Amino acid sequence: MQAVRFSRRSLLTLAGGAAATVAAASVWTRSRQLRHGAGIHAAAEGAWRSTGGQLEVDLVAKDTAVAIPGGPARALTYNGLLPGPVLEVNPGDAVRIRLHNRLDQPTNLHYHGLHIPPGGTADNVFLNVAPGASQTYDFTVPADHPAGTFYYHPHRHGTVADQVFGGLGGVLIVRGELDRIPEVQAAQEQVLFLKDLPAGNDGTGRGMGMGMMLGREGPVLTVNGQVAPELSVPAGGLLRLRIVNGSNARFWRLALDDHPFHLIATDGGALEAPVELEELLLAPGERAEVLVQANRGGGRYRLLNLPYVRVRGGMMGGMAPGRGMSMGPRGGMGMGRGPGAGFGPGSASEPQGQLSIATLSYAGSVDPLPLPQRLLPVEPLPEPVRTRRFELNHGMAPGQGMVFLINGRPYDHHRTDTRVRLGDTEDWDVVNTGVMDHPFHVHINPFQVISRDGTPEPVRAWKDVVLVRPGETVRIRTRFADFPGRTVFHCHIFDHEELGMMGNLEIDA
Ligand SMILES: [Cu+2]
Repeated sequence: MQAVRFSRRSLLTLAGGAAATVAAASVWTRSRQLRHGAGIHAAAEGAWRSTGGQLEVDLVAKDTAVAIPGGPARALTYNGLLPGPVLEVNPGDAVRIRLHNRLDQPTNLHYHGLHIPPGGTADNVFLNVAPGASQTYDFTVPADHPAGTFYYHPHRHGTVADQVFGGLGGVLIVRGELDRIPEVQAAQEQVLFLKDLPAGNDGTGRGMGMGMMLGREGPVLTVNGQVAPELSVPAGGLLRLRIVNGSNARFWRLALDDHPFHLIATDGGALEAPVELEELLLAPGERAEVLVQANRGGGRYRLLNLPYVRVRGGMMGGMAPGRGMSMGPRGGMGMGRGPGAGFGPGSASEPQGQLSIATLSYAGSVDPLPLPQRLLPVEPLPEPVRTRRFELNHGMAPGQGMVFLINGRPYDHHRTDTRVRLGDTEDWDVVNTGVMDHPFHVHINPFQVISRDGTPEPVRAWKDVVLVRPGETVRIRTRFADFPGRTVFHCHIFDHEELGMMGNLEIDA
């Protein structure tokens, strides 16, 4: 597997810099995930865990030579790693991240899904880190922060889509109660960071014109920066996958040959009990943790990415997607979710049913491990003090071309779109009156999905991204807890965010 060669080489390259960092910071330890060693664990090999209640890390954002079969010659990375190093913390930890910008454009960092302050040097998306500059982020993970799989990535409005599409992003794990449930603890753990990259001749994919409107996708599907990596699990064992959609715009619709997934956590942490799924759809920014029970006959099983169509026909019908796009018309399939409803992961000119993105095989065996029966309570939120409406759509702006709108307006840095009171619980009706899917993301506070088009959501779960399809009204409930300040909500297709689909949220103390 050439992909493994890439990761090993990049790790060797990294090792010098990382070792220097270790010596300097002295609070570092290599992750215990190191024991897994080979290939697929490349992301984990670049993992850093907090010790003694502290995590201190340098992240260098830079343009880096990479060797990904069929992929680009260069990508944007943190510390030369694609994806960036896995950061692992515990509730109560003090976190200090020094971001060094060696890109040719401004950047910053967002700690997607963390419940931490939105201002100062915490999850402040309004910070601007100029090329050549550094910024130290300092925050404390709240002592009662739920365990889960989170996601750090740039969030500087104007450059975020280019930078995420170019490769930037990484996984941030919060350890906690979920990890101490015996059946979960017994599982072998594996991060799957999903990112599509442009083909070798597409460069960074900047300025793709039509691609911006639809949301740029690349035809090279990577899992932890590798093409078609190999995974293994002992027969009888449990494999716990922490899956992150780190794509700019691509939706990943996953299925594993002959194995159901047992969903144990969504964006914001544990469910009350596992939910069995035949497939798992993740929009950009969404995460899921699943258990796979290795109780089949053995052999090799493909992890598949199934087609998904996120743009309805009609408006887009007459427009040819640019190179590397994978969207097609919904073709009268309604939500277009069935196999064959759209184009495959290659390009619009290469319709494909599905693509194998990784392979799972059984290696060795253990006494059969049971699935957990119960996980953790997901407390319902109190009744809301008010309900607001957020309408997602698009339009044309004079001199600008296509813009994406929330309540009829494109993003304005200076405007406060929504003002709420600290401690209040609110319902938000997110209404999609456009023709494309929009994954709606709110910073700082997680929410629970209450209903879709009036139908109560069957499973109570903590989310911070929710998919809202054309014609849908999704009601979410959130509590503005603990942290006053200014933050944002937006579509997590970053090209849509850049083209206006974002609003400023002011949480008043
Ligand atoms: Cu969108």
